[in-house]
Amino acid sequence: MPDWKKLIAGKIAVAKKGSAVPGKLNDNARVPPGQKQVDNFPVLDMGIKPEIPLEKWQLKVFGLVEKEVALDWQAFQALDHITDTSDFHCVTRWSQLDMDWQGVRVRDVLEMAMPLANAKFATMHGYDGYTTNLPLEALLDDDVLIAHSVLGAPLTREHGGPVRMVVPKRYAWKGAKWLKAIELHEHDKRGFWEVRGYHNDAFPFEEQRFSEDDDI
Ligand SMILES: Nc1nc2c(c(=O)[nH]1)N[C@H]1C(S)=C(S)[C@@H](COP(=O)(O)O)O[C@H]1N2
Ligand SMILES: [Mo]
Repeated sequence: MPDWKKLIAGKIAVAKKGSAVPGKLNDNARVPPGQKQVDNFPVLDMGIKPEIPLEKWQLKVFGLVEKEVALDWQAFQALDHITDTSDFHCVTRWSQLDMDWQGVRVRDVLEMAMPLANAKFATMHGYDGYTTNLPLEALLDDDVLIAHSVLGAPLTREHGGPVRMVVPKRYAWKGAKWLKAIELHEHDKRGFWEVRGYHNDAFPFEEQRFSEDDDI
């Protein structure tokens, strides 16, 4: 078992002061303030990396929907797949540019579930028990994907395979690895990091790292 308290405190310390990545801060306009550019795609999670055999894998959309959706691997493969290239910004102060994610638009999967009129917020659930939250509207953008591949290869288990979410406009903790379900609610409900002091909105170019900077 990972030492959760230590891991959590360590990640928050790095995000506050910045020491995870050696080197100089980058002046590329695509790299948000306080971030350093990397190209080695670091791995970040709480140390639990669930292994989900494809024949057991399932992705659900539930909560405030007209029609609950449960996709197995075959049904997921049959959906429209696209490639979207975007930049990846981790709150622990590294950014990797030009990540060519392949997968299905979250919007397309949500559409199958037909969200009810009062569905305004979403919780993403990972197979490791991780959660993160976003307004439903944020999931409708073209670049928000349920990705199965990146950098020309299927997602490794450590990066969230079989599939993970990618929400390029937010810090990377908003993208759940080992994605298991998307739950729709009427009211916002903070996820794993959001209840531990991370910002609810998480826009990298505004450096929305911590909830002490929340607008509420
Ligand atoms: N299921 C799950 N998703 C997760 C996490 C996690 O611990 N569990 N960590 C988040 C955090 S804090 C970051 S920075 C990114 C890191 O993704 P990477 O390991 O592919 O770089 O995944 C996010 N998604
Ligand atoms: Mo993170």
